[in-house]
Amino acid sequence: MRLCCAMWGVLSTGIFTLFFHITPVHSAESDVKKDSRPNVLFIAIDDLNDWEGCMGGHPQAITPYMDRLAARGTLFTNAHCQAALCNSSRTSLMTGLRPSTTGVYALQPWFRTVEKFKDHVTLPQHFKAAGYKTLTTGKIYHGGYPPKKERAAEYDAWGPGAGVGVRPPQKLVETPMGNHPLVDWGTFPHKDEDKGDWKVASWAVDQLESPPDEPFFMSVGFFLPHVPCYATQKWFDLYPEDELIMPDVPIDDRTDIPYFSWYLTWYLPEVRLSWLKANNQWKPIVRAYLASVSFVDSQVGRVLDALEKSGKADNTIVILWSDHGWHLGEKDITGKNTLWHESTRVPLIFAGPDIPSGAICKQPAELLDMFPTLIDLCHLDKRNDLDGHSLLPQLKDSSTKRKWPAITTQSPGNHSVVTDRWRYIHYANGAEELYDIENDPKEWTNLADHQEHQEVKASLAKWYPRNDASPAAGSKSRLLIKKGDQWIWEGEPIIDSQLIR
Ligand SMILES: [Ca+2]
Ligand SMILES: [Ca+2]
Repeated sequence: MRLCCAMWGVLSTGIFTLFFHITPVHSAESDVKKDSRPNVLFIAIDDLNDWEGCMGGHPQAITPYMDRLAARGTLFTNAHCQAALCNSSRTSLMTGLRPSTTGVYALQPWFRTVEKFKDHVTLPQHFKAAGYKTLTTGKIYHGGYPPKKERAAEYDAWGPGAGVGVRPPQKLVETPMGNHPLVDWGTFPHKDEDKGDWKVASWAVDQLESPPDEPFFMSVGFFLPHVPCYATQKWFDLYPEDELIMPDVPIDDRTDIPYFSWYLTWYLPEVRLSWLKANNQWKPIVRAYLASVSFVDSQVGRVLDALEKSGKADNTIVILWSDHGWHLGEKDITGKNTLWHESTRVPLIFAGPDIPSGAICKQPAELLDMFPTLIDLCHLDKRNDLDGHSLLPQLKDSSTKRKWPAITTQSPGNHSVVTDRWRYIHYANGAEELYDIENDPKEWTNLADHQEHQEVKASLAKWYPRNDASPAAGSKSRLLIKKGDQWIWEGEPIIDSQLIR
């Protein structure tokens, strides 16, 4: 009997092995599935608008690596951030919740300080709970968040944080509105290897040279083209100043826009177009931004090349996104934190196993959709506490209509709603804008008062959040709220003279 059992054991092992090689038996299926789950390479770029070759936002933008990634995957050309500001955008996409849900609208606070969300499971935590190794480097959460003692709760391994890297001995441009140390641009003698983004890419490359055995979720967050837009001379040489094509900015573009929009774009350390023109700095800042975009593209390329060399590319989903866009003179300003397309429109690329190559999706998409989409792509447990919607139908067939618009929020009560045809903006004081983005992609003609569009306006208005969460405790920096009869910027001085162009 004992012999019989032993023989059966040998025999059954043999049968099992044979059977296993032909087709996995049911008991081993979950393990097999787990081992073959795709890796995720989650690449973030800071303050990158649509000035990439593949997005077409600037006809001279040179971004071969991002274009190559888009060509081997699906590019969403109508994707928008949920807030056009680092902390609120990143909090939203990492938690999968809108700013109007969390109350995080400003550069502060870190969302874990909000009682209701202190234990909320973020995107990397959801992967970690599913057995993934989670790694991160550079800027994924807003700079400085989470505090060091909380970092192990967010990711398994941390590489170098984001940073400018080497700086010139003093600012290259003396700017008005406080001469903010970050608001600067230009080139000076230094090396690409001295830059913060080079170090971030190098750490990611090192990890990919000896990748973990278990599936991994790796975030790599680049800092440029966030100001200061410093790059080495070779990137400036790609864009000779006398050949630069400048953004189209009609001189009267803001005359049909509610005056309230000036409150929202008022307290900016970034400079106005009028100042750039008066100081012959418009071309230099456009050139420096383009140079920074091309430099950061080359660092994306280093990481993607390392992924190819690792042999893991066929089983790795690559996502590339920017936290929001940036104005370079359009609507008379530079910078972010507006509800217009220069601020809200971002590149969003998915590439990897089962994702069609060369597909372009024009349906509205939101950055917070990445969370539920990755759950679907990697077969993780579903979540019912997220605000976004999976983009899986659009990744299967990019022409699949999407029911939901893309919504961007700027301080409580100010929202933009984008479909494949329209942008509708509703401000906290009731003012409105409406743009036909199919026929007026630069959003020059506000149709909100046109009688023939009232129905369209009403159909769009039903989407924006009506019960915005109050600003989370500790909210400040770039937060517009009403106190009594006054609109004020929380924690910042009011200088009426800054309400000028
Ligand atoms: Ca940013
Ligand atoms: Ca206009």
